[in-house]
Amino acid sequence: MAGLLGAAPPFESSVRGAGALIVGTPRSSPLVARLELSPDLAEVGPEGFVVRDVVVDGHRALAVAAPGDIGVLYGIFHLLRKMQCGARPEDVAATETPRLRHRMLQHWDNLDRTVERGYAGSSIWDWHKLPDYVSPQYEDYARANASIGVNSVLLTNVNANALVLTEPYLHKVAALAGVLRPYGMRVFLSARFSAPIEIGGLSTADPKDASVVAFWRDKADAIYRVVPDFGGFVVKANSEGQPGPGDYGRTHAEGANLLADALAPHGGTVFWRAFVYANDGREDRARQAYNELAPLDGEFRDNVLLQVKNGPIDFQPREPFHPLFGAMPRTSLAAEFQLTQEYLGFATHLAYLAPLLRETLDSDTFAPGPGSTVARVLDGTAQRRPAGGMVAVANIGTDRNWCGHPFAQANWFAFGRLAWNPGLAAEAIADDWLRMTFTGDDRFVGPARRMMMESREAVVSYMTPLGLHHLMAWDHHYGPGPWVAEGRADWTSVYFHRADERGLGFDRSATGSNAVAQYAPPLRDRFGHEGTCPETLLLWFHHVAWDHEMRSGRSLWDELCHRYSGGVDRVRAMLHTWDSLDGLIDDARHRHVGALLRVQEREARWWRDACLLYFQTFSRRPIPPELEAPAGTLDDFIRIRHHYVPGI
Ligand code: BDP
Repeated sequence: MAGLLGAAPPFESSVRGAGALIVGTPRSSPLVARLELSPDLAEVGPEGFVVRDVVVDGHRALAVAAPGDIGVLYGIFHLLRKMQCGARPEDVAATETPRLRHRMLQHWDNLDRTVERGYAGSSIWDWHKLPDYVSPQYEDYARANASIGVNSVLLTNVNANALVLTEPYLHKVAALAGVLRPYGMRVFLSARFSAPIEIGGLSTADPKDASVVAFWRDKADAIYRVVPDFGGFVVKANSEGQPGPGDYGRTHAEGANLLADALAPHGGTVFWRAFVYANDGREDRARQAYNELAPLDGEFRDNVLLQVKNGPIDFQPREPFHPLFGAMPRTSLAAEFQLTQEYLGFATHLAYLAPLLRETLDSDTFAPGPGSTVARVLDGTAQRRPAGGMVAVANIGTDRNWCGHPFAQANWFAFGRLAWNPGLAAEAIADDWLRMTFTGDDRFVGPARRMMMESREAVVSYMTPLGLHHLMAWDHHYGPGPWVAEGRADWTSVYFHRADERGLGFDRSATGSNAVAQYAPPLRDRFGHEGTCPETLLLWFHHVAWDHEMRSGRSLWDELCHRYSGGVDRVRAMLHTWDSLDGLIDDARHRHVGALLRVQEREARWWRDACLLYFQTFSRRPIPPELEAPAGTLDDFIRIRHHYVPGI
């Protein structure tokens, strides 16, 4: 992706010595049909490819061969990436098969072109002009996704509008599908569960009602008439006010199966979101999705994937992995990540998210046994199931650089690469991206890569260190709001941090909400005790006394102060690194990133000062004198108001 927009070393220099390039499938190229490749093309699967040095009639050549056209395209993008990253011709050989079947970007884009939690301009889908005007940007988008292996897209917001399922919109969808198809991408739509009422003229959306069943069957037939390779539906049901099967006393499985049955004859898939909570306001929000969905394991149709957010709350800078990953052995799962940085500084803060994705993917669920990492649950090897998927809430909009922050595109890139191969190292992905996007000059790449690798941890430190979570300002989530106490309880900050005179943190151990019981035994024990819980998650699982001694030897309060301050220091170090790279890349992007890092440094201080002053009202302890003192009073911070914050 980035490589297509960046500068490539001359093609000839990279393949020199290889002689010629042979590209194709056995059907499209007689030369490819004659090649004896190992492994055999049939073994790489419908999306896989092989890149090999070959000898044909005594001539050396480089072959990019695949069983299908899309594999050839992926193979070519592999080659281009290798060349752009300066690989030697002998290092481009590869045998690749995507480990996950579904690799989807999900746009929270509304039909009026606003984007929920979008920080990069408006929606790129120009519904008003579609289907007659098909912007060339759609093809750029498709090509960018194909270059990183993304093979499907949800076009519309999970907070769905049933209108997209009406005939006029389906023709618009068909036009988009037509552009994406040659790039191996299938389109999905969000299905509003109450669509039978809103656009079908029915009085109910009950999944057991025959007229509702007929509505969805007819709707699926109508969609496939105009989009023959339609991917299927993504559904947010009975969550945050959305309609769902629960409105009729039916389970999530009954709701999902209703849609799955309508799609099945056409080969479509349902992504049913596990982001459900508030079935019981008294229950810890972190426990609710598991409570409701784990008992339904085995009840979902084969063409349903349960789409589970990486953590049990909501895309926080750091969360433990979602316990459902270890609890659904008879259900196909897709992990949902958020690239748009709703909780990580919008498109203003530099936060490279591959380390966050890695952290989830590498988490061992211990179900059924040790080594059952989330990555292995998703690719099906842990449970011996068909491969599942990875989806990500897109960070894409009409901004000239697509994603708002010049470095935010790295997250789109990293998502695609990790969804293709959940074993890739975050650092290697960053390296590729920097070389393809800016320059291959090691004087730039090394320091910039280290800066990227530090960046997410910096955000964790200045926003929510030690397992704190959901301290963001009300509703728009821009900036700190640890004092937020009004409104629905499980949307407030005080619900999550539970600060009092004794200490800080949410007790989810056996003495508290017992959310730890949703993890397999070794983890349940590890998370369940203050002494063994990783400090990075301490306040997620425990209410800890202010004078509790941390591993550093400091008290919890002093450690908290050090973590917040350390976060600011890390951003300053990033800024310093970036300034030192002046002259190694183009001025425009260097200035752009520099300006945003200055905002990030200011906002990191804002976070640190506001949170420490607020928590100090409970700890009643001084901020250690060796640390920078807050600039202002708590009231100054509480009084800050922002208008027209993007994304809502
Ligand atoms: C939350 C967002 C909200 C989304 C919701 C979801 O604040 O806008 O609708 O997630 O994932 O993070 O459905």
